[in-house]
Amino acid sequence: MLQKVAVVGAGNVGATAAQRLAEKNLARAVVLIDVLEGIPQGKALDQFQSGPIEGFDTRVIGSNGYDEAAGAEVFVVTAGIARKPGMSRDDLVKTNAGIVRSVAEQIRRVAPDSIVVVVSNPLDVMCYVAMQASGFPRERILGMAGVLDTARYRTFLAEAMDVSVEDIQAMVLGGHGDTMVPLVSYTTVSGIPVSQLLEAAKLDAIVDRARNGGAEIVGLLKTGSAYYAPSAAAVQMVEAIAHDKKRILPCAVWLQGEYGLKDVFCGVPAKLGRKGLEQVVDIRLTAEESKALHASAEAVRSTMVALG
Ligand code: NAI
Ligand code: 2OP
Repeated sequence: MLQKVAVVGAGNVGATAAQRLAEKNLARAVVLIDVLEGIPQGKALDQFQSGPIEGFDTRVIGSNGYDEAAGAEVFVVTAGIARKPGMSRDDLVKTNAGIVRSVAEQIRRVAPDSIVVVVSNPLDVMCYVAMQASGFPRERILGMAGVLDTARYRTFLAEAMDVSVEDIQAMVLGGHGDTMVPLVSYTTVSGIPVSQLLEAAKLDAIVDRARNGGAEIVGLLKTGSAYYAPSAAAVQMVEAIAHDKKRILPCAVWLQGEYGLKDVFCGVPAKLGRKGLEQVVDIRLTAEESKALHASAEAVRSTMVALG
């Protein structure tokens, strides 16, 4: 169990993540931070009071500052604005870069040894901003996107084949955007290649729906974006770190030559443990998947360049 996890941004993703962290007893204390006065305090107190019912002892603390988060082992950064209908993740870049930069500076001040799980969009570029502003090594800056995109892909596959989602093994790599790369060649159902169980046209439609999974929910909600699955995905990453599980999860990491990519954040299979990123798992891709991964990384790079 960790001593302290801090969640920055007490909006939809952040507050739900704080609740999930407490309910899973992953830390003795969860600190929820936001600039809005009263909101993190009110949500944290409400969550803390669910402890006797849900059976957790985690203290949930709300704050408008970072002092309560001093020494936290893990930060989950969800601060920023979310998408509305018609907006792409990249439309958020300027506003969220300023926010994530100021958050990362505060994290460096109060918890210089912490591991940061970035959620704010556009995800891969916000990871870069957080790394620059914190000065943390790549092992301690991880982006949450692949776990979510993979969960969407697995959900749609399980639904189409009428099988348990637990039996679908899959991974979605690449940047968190329209260019993401679901790895069909590694998608299996209890070890059986999915191509043996689902016709190509259906598989293509599922890949397409997974790629647009975020936009589909924005279109339905109209006032914001998804948060139940995103918060679950971020917490799964924290859990892998907290329990030193050595899980291999698709995460955005700062690539240093792996997959032929350098100096760019992009989603790849990453081994997560108590030190954060413990290994980038360099797997063999088909020529088509490799080309798609490079195109996706270039899309991230162009947003990085546009941001300056
Ligand atoms: P939200 O609008 O519900 O919450 C954002 C919160 O951040 C607000 O409460 C706001 O007051 C707070 N905030 C703004 N500036 C801040 C600062 N300087 N310090 C602390 N808090 C600050 O948005 P939601 O739905 O929670 O999404 C949060 C972010 O996560 C968005 O950028 C969204 O696009 C992104 N996201 C990323 C996903 C991914 O897969 N990586 C999935 C879902 C959301
Ligand atoms: C999502 O994929 C908006 O990035 C967010 O739901």
